Amino acid sequence: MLFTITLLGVVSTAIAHGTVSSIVANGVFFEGYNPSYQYITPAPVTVGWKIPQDLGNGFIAPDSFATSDIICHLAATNALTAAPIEAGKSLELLWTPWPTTHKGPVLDYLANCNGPCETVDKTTLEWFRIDAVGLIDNSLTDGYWATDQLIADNNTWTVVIPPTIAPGNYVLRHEIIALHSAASANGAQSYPQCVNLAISSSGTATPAGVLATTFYSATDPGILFDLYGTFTSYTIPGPPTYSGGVTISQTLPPTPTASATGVYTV
Ligand SMILES: *[C@@H]1O[C@H](CO)[C@@H](O)[C@H](O)[C@H]1NC(C)=O
Ligand SMILES: [Cu+2]
Repeated sequence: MLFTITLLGVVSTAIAHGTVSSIVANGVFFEGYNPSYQYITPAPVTVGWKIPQDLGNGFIAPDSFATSDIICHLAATNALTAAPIEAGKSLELLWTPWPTTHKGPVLDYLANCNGPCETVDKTTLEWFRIDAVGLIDNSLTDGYWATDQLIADNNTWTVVIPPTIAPGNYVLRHEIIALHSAASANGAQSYPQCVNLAISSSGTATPAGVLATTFYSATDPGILFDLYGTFTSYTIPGPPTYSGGVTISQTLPPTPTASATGVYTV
């Protein structure tokens, strides 16, 4: 036990940027994945996809946007459990404290696993975007961005599951793109985080999706972007948002009403 605690201490000093530490699905709290879990035996089972190589809480750079690392972060492997949620309900993604300098858009995608997400081949997932927020107010120095809103709401982002989609096992791909270095080639920073959702629904929509490796290119206007220059607008990169997606105004979410049981299956 002492051994574990020591390692966790070492890992936390390496924290530089951020990860999703947990989610709250329709009021129920679920633990996310933490790279330090690789030092715990047996490893906790979480709804968050596993990214043990991401010990520095790092990012995916544009030169890796066409590789499988852009799907669910660095060498991600499947989460082995899922959070149940009904279409039309909301869930919150709780980040570790996000650095104020790391301004940029927040984007959310879903992909139907067409079977269990615990075993799906991530490279086959076809994603449709359900919301995306970029520059909210350009009157402030460097702008007020989705990330500023996220920080103001206790490092939390709320996502509504589109009410019309068909039931099924889905992966939610939640992402921040930080633009503080994006004026230089290969300077944008993508922080994708995936969680498994078991979505119940009376809907029937099966929106077409695209592979994550086709989302962005290094020279997209929203990827090669000078945050410290003069701008009046921002073009959010990536595929169009699904017409059935629900974009809400972000607020501080209520505290969870319950914690999931059985998540730490061993
Ligand atoms: C802020 O988020 C943390 C977890 O990231 C949570 O423990 C805390 O209760 C939240 N505070 C408020 C006011 O919601
Ligand atoms: Cu960073």
